[in-house]
Amino acid sequence: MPFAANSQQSTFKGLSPTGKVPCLETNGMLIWDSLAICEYLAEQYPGCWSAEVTARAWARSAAAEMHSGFQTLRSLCPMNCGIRVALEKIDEGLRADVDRIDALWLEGLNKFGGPYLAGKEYGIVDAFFAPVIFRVQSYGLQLSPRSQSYVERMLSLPSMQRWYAEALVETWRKPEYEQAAVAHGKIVRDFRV
Ligand SMILES: N[C@@H](CCC(=O)N[C@@H](CS)C(=O)NCC(=O)O)C(=O)O
Repeated sequence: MPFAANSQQSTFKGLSPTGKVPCLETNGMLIWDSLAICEYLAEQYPGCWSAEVTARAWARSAAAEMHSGFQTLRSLCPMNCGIRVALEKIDEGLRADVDRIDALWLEGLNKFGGPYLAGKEYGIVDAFFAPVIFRVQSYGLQLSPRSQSYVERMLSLPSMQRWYAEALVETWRKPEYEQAAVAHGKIVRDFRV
């Protein structure tokens, strides 16, 4: 089901209590909000969070920071997998968000040894940053070499490739998101159908 053209009239009202996605319906329960869904999944499947207490605490902190923060990045660089945007200038707030993400990723990769943020296994914390991975690609955001390798690793995952391929063939457009994508730059390539 596509998003409504205008976010005030969400098409998901009636399906999701907030009118927003994701919203999971399972075993007679409705679980809305990405973090609550991830916690539910972690109760069903071991390994979603790291088994090691320090890595788990770090991963939870980083995922929570992503869940509630980075508003400038979200508004100046809305997720749009299929386009490449040349930003006119790197706004101070955007630079601060990107620098913080870079520092956070470096901390995780250095502390827990990679190749994922909290160690050897892909987990919820990596999933939380997946939309940022696509934003880095779409808006050419500059990161340190180690964080950039993490971006490449994430982009090569079959799940990310499938997400990307499906995004490219999506024909439906939300005008609000299209306008936001070019509010601070111009589209230099468009790989969408
Ligand atoms: N805090 C919520 C945020 C959910 C959210 O903002 N979802 C957006 C898409 S990313 C949405 O459904 N927007 C409805 C719309 O644009 O019509 C979560 O993490 O699940």
